[in-house]
Amino acid sequence: MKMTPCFLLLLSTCVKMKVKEAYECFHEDAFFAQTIARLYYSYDRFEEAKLWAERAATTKPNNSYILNTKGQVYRRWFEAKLKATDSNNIAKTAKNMAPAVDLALTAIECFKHCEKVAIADPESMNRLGFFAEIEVGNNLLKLISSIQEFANRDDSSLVCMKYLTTQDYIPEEIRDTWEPFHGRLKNLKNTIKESLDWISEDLSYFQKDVVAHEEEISESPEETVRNPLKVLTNVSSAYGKYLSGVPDKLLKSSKSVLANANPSTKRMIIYHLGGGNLTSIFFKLNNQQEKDTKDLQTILSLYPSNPQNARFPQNDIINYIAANIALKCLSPLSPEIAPLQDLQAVSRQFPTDKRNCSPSALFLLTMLFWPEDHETEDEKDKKYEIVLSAIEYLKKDYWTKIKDIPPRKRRLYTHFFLGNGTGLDKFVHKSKAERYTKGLRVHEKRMKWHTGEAWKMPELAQMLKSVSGWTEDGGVYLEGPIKRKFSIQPLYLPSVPHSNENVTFYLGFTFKGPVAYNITVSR
Ligand SMILES: *[C@@H]1O[C@H](CO)[C@@H](O)[C@H](O)[C@H]1NC(C)=O
Ligand SMILES: *[C@@H]1O[C@H](CO)[C@@H](O)[C@H](O)[C@H]1NC(C)=O
Ligand SMILES: *[C@@H]1O[C@H](CO)[C@@H](O)[C@H](O)[C@H]1NC(C)=O
Ligand SMILES: *[C@@H]1O[C@H](CO)[C@@H](O)[C@H](O)[C@H]1NC(C)=O
Ligand SMILES: CC(=O)N[C@H]1CO[C@H](CO)[C@@H](O)[C@@H]1O
Ligand SMILES: CC(=O)N[C@H]1CO[C@H](CO)[C@@H](O)[C@@H]1O
Repeated sequence: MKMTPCFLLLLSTCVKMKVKEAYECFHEDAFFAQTIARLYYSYDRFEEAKLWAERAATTKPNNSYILNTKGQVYRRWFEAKLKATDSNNIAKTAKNMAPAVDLALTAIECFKHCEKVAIADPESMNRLGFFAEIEVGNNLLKLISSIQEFANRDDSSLVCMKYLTTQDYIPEEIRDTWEPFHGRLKNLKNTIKESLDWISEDLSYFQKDVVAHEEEISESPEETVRNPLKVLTNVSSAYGKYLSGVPDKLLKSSKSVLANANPSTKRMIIYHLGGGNLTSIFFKLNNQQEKDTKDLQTILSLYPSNPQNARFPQNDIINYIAANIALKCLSPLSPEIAPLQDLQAVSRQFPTDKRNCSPSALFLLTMLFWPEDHETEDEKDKKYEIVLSAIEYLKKDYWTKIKDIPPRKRRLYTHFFLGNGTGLDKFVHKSKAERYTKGLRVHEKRMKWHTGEAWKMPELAQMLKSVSGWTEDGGVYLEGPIKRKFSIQPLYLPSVPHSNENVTFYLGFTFKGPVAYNITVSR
């Protein structure tokens, strides 16, 4: 039950009773208790809020939205403590801040529980716990790095990082005061990373398209994540900063200083620069700011000059390839960019058994090995084999991710279109295609994309590559591979002709394999 006007009316009829009696009048309804909890925390009455949130959670232990509310109580309590510290000029000592740390850790535990329940629910995907957790985690990291015991030292970043990332190291100054927290704080890095990874992966599959993005969603603020990509990139950048152990001013310094860092520090610097995951790297293409180009160049400079010959963990390779593709879109002439052939060579380090490849790796394979017109039939067929086998496993991962949720509720996100170019130039980021409809009002824009009107724009036709195929019993197939049929999912089912026809269409790259846009019967 949401806080609908009708519900508020009911609630107002109950105000003359005591809240407890009203609760009984609602047959101890969990959603009623949840609403009361929210009401209390919005007035900073956290003790009462906690009581009601717990009441709700006990009645409905398998409802992730109610579990999120419970986490929100502690989160807001934590934030209120921080605010009070600032406004009352309380010294940020380990001792003074211990209650805040305790609240943040409790909030994180609640959100973790909420996440578990949300994942187990086959019919919906509530992401609130993940976002709330990384934000609390981020604020907690910020708090830890700012307590006087750390901040007053010259080597504060290093000490703080060492405390959070090593098994045994505990600075003497906080050993006793934070006794109850050491174990959980040392786990914070992994806890946050798990959620950052989960969110990036989720956003690499599903994002609202630009059109839906601009419409305000009329749910209560607790139930929406405004601009999820922004939150993700913001938090993952801060995460890299706090855990790199490199002081702020050095992080901003020259590439050569950073290039000498050890691999795990480099990884954190890459997080800080907006790398770390494919989603955040491609997010830079929406912004198109000078800083994004610079960050990508720095990220690439942190890799050895011959990555084909070095051995990397899978995620480092993903980052490297994604950063190359992104930089090619932003600044095609950057000297840091490796040619497509080199990226193909690097990708051979992905596990040969595709079951061990992450979805991001499989996705990149579908792009890197997309055949080109000038290649021989034999070369093309070899590439189609790689692409088709990657798609087979991508689809399996997709079905796990979507669970039993109707696809219309979780929109598959197209990262790139196949463009009219060769090498890395053939990838056109979605934001570039969408820029041509930028001037239009929201509903005009939606009309244009949905009716296919957008595809008639000469700029798009010039930029994208139209490929040939045919339709057969409602399925769409790509003309190309000799030995196998290459089925392509049409993005809008109604666009598929009912009869069997030869068609042309545009290709989009998604985490479910390529999709067909603007299917047009060829005459
Ligand atoms: C909650 O879910 C667990 C397993 O997921 C189940 O065993 C339990 O009965 C459920 N509890 C309620 C109150 O629905
Ligand atoms: C980004 O994070 C900082 C703290 O690291 C916070 O102050 C700021 O409000 C955040 N911005 C957004 C858009 O989330
Ligand atoms: C693709 O680009 C080339 C050169 O930029 C141009 O000559 C050609 O007409 C384009 N193809 C389409 C279908 O627009
Ligand atoms: C599709 O094109 C092929 C030649 O490439 C032709 O043999 C076939 O008749 C065409 N089918 C239709 C339905 O137009
Ligand atoms: C989308 C994406 O790249 N997700 C990856 C982020 O990184 C973690 C591990 O660091 C991977 O497990 C995710 O697949
Ligand atoms: C650019 C382009 O080929 N656009 C086509 C998209 O599909 C409509 C009909 O479905 C065609 O009229 C456009 O020419």
